[in-house]
Amino acid sequence: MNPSHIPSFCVVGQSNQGKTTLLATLTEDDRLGISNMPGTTTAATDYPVKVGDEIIMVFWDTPGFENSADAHQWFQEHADRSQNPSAEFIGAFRDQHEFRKECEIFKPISEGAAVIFVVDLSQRVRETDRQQIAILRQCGSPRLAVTFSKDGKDRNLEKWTRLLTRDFNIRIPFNAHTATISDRFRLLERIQTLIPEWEGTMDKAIRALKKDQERKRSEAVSHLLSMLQRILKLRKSKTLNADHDRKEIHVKLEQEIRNAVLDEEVRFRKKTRETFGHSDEHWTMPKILSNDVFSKEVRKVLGLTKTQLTMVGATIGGIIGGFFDAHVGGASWGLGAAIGAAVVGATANLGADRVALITFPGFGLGPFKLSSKRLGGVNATAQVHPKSALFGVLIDRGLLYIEQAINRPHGLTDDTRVEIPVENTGTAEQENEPDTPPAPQRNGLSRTWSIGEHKIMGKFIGIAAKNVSDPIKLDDARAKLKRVVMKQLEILTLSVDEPTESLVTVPVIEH
Ligand SMILES: Nc1nc2c(ncn2[C@@H]2O[C@H](COP(=O)(O)OP(=O)(O)OP(=O)(O)O)[C@@H](O)[C@H]2O)c(=O)[nH]1
Ligand SMILES: [Mg+2]
Repeated sequence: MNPSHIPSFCVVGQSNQGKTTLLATLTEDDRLGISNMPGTTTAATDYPVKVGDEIIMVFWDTPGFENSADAHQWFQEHADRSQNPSAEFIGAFRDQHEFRKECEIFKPISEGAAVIFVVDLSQRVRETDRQQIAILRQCGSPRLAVTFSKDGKDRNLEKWTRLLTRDFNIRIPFNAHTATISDRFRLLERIQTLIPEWEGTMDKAIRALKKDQERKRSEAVSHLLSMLQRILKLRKSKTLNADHDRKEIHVKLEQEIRNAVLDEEVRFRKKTRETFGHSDEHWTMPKILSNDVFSKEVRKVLGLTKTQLTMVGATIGGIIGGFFDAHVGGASWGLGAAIGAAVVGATANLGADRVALITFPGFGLGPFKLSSKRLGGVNATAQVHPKSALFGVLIDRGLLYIEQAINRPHGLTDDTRVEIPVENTGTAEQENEPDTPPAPQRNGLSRTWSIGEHKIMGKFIGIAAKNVSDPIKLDDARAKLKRVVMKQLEILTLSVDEPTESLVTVPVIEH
């Protein structure tokens, strides 16, 4: 049988085996109908893989076999005498209800699609499996088996291997619930070797997909930097009268700033999900991503060390000038500050130049500028302190979130994904906080950056935090920081990319 012009693959297997799940992960589409009810997919459906407007590959989803025994019997009687038995089968049984699903399965096969046979190794080999494998052999299409285990145990591996080795060109272990982006590429690269006629086209397609992946990463890092920029530009103001309770105003402004920061993070995450084609908004996150960004637990794990913050702060101070240092000092962004907002500045008078300062635990918010008497009152303006530890934390959380969006398989419908790899090995620089567990080592996050890279971060923050930033300087600082963050994302994704199973090749058989 002649393979079709565009590489085309038809996913085949028992009902409820995980065919649609595999499809969703490979085509990065989380809207496919996946369910633990057998018989969910009822018709052959094509899912083109596109780069831009060009279709570079097609995957077909199919229903599970319904009448393997009778179909097998027909193939035994007719296949030898036919050029294209699957097409002949459809011709003979198109209108017969009992072979409705088989006709759907054979449709793409008869048109030249290669077969991907999905096998759950946790299930024993049944007679229907043998019949289906025999049918697929008689169809004569190139075919490979993709194996995984739903319960994580491959107690039937030996029997399946024996069976599959006989009738499939290759067997590739691939779990559509845990596969990383690299696993997906590795699978495609293995598939590439299946059909010599498609090798060139597949090679082009894989290269185009890799390029597209780079574009998505760059777009996500841009979302992250735009979020930082907007947060650095955040200003919240209230007019104070002489009889106002100043502390109450501080608390209100603090809350407004906090909420605005949280909104910005939500916006960044939504845009990142869109970039990577995730429509699902209800992921179960590891705690350092699901907890409030202002929480102490998050600060303990993410962001820069005290020493690094001082270093970054010096760069920022050099750009912004002495204003923040003179009025805020270390207390507003020091680690382990008192929980809750605390007024730390001299605020007795409502004079035009007075500055009220408040802190978050571990984060700087401020200064509160009290200025310009207006209508008998004064304006109190709050912003996140540019030297706040918050920015390092936001970069780290952003990187971890992007990593999740890159690697989260689109076929994963429940919340079985494991926690992200932030190891608690305690080898990182310790903070001087009594009774706290050792700070976890951050694997490929901003704490591992060089002094030069921290200066790049400080320069971007310093320029972006100004009320009026020079656009040329800002673009330049942003481009430099983008390179640093992109490199870090590369390191982070490589660190989680340990193939769970080694790829297995079985001898190639002749057709
Ligand atoms: N643990 C685990 N479960 C999986 C995997 N793939 C599929 N499942 C689960 O198996 C069930 C069936 O998945 P589907 O992808 O709908 O199976 P299907 O073969 O398309 O089923 P039909 O369309 O009914 O023939 C769902 O509950 C999936 O979550 C996997 O790789 N690992
Ligand atoms: Mg299905």
